[in-house]
Amino acid sequence: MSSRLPAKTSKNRLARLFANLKGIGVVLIANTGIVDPNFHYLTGFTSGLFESSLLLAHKDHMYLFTYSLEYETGLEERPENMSVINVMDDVKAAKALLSRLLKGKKVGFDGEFLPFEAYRHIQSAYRPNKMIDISDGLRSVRLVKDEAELSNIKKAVRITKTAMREIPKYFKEGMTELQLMARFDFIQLSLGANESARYNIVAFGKNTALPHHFSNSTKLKKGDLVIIDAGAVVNNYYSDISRTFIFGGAGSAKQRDMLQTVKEAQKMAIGLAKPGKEWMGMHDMAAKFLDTTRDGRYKGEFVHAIGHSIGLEMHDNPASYLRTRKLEPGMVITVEPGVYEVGFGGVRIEDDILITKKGYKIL
Ligand SMILES: [Mn+2]
Repeated sequence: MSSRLPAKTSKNRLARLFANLKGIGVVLIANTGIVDPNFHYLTGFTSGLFESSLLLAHKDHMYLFTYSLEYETGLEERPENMSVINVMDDVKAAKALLSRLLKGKKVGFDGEFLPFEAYRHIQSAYRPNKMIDISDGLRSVRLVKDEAELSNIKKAVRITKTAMREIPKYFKEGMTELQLMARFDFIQLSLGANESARYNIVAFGKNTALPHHFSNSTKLKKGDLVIIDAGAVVNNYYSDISRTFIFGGAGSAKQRDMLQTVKEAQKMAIGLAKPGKEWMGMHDMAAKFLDTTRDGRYKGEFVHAIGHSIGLEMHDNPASYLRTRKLEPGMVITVEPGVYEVGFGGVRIEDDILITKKGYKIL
């Protein structure tokens, strides 16, 4: 099923992007073997790989240079303000048009993505006046979501949360982390996810102490902590949810206290969310809480950031970028405190929240 980005949405995205880019007339997004998330942002495409395709965006019009392989999909899904060019129809004409659009111009490009070789090729073949890295501006625009984006994120979150509720039914002594992950993926796809997120994590027992554990053939034992940290992808948009379970009984007093402590930290951190609040303040308060609660029993065990924003990437805006930011309505961020004891296990609880005009909404 194909869908086309509404003309108004497409116009708004371009207008917000160019408002950040003083003096830049054209933005170039060049896909390589993988697709730049900003290509999806500006095109709204929900199908097709569009490897090696090139998007040139002006404030009021876009040109997509693609190939026979994706040409039909491009035509079908293009927003109203986009011309789609099949380079293979007339290579010379396509190059001439590219040259006309780039030569002597100030060109914004995504410095986080464009490979150096491609950068050099564009410079020598099309002679822009100047190439300016606008990756920061692109991230900044994508930080605040529009209605179309929120609708996709909400669907993805709903799928992952439903899967989290269903998954304990499938816990079985002796099963491997990878088997449980396969079950989780199956549930998410059955519920309509286009994909399960790359880097989903299923961890058993001691492995739960490693926040970025890669699932393997570790077997599930009675009394194990189980962390599932997973997302779904809907029309290129991600959810990111973590739950910690205890398998086969109520668990030890220590396990239960870890769970309770992280729950309290998450509730406290989420409660701070509102427009104008510094993101770093949320992180610092959660870290302070986890360091000092229970007479400091968990001091130093919260080893990562309180969260990140989600969207077209699982880490749409990583913590390093959010550090200096204040929360704004329309941002979607994860809140994911955790404590980790190497050799014992860990607990992480993660939810996705939307910053609203008055505060927040847990998705
Ligand atoms: Mn996360």
